[in-house]
Amino acid sequence: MAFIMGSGSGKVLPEPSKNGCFCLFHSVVNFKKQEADGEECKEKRQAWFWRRRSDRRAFRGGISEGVGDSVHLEEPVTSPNAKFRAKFDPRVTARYEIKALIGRGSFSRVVRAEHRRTHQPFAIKLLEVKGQEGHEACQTELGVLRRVNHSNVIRLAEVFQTQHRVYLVLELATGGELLERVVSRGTFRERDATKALMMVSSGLRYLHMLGVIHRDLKPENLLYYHPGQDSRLIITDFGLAYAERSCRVKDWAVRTLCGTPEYLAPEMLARRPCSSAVDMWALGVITYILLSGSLPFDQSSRPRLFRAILRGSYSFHGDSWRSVSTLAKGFIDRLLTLDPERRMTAEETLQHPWLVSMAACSSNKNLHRSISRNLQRRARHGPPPRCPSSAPGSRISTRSGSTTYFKG
Ligand code: PIT
Repeated sequence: MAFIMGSGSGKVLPEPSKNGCFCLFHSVVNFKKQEADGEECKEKRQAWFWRRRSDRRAFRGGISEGVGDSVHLEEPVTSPNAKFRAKFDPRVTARYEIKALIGRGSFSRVVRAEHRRTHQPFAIKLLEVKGQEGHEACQTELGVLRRVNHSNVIRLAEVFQTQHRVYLVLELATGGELLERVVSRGTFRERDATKALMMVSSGLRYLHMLGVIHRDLKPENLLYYHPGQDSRLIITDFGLAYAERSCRVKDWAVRTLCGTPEYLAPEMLARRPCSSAVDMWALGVITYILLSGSLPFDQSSRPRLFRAILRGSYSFHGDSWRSVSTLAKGFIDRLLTLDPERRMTAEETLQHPWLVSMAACSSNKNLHRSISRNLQRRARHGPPPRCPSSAPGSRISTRSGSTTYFKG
């Protein structure tokens, strides 16, 4: 999220729904065009995890190296600091010292800031609000953030609004993204995965109880609060979130397609009514990545990718899965279930034997080497070519049928 925030390149943005509920700023994806753009699409997807990691590292310079008393933004991009600083309303800078840019997107920037009186660190997200759509999207995001209060969900401290800008003062997470931590550790075992997933599930259970659907859950949107081992994991980026208060939960997805393609639930692609189950599907994708370093649906063009998702065609083939327990694979199967009614809820994940038994029953093998190798390989070469092991016959082809056509 913090690298390519808002309408990042890989993101599918939503269409306005009939009842006027928007969840992001603009841009409607034309799927017919995307079929033709398959190759370009592949190229864009290639850098995936590693490109974003290194981008973020650049932005993080300010955090890790410290900035002393400087009020200058340490912004390692070409835009002049003065121009960027000018975007901050004097009311904001009167209260907060802007320290460093830590993330940026088309319509937003996140900076590290310090409260001038208390010296408490915060993250400030600056949102450029353009037009009616932007305004409505921003209000949805704000509405969600104002309602939430949970240790695994980013907390909002205060908000400043001007006609064209909104400044969200948020708790500062400095522990890095979920996958960054997996890679930087020397070891990674199933129990480490379950620990992270418990926290995400707990945050999701809370959000879903409130009638909030995140709709863009992915590893980049999961940040550790601090660099220590015992840090909590926080769900961030509610730019695409859907709140029950503004529209009926079962109502919204027929025309609305938003999120990051690899994490999109089949019912979204099929333009079926959607619910909080779309987040649970994304959690299944995240779990798969956490345990293998690869994506369950990794086709090289968007149409192929979407067809695979709609069929639920993923497998546990390959070396990295040999060391993974049956319980863990069962957990993924219960999330990557085509029928959203049969998919595990957040509450159910917290009761799943794999999460519950954690250290006791989970495989104790160190998965770190194969996960890192897969992540690095993917960063270098992009998604793998279609190989015999992923041919239809040997795939784990799943469950109830789903519509397999795309509506333009
Ligand atoms: C941090 C550190 C960081 C990014 C963020 C917070 C961003 C948080 C965020 C972004 C959103 C949103 C809510 C929270 O709706 O690197 O402490 O778009």
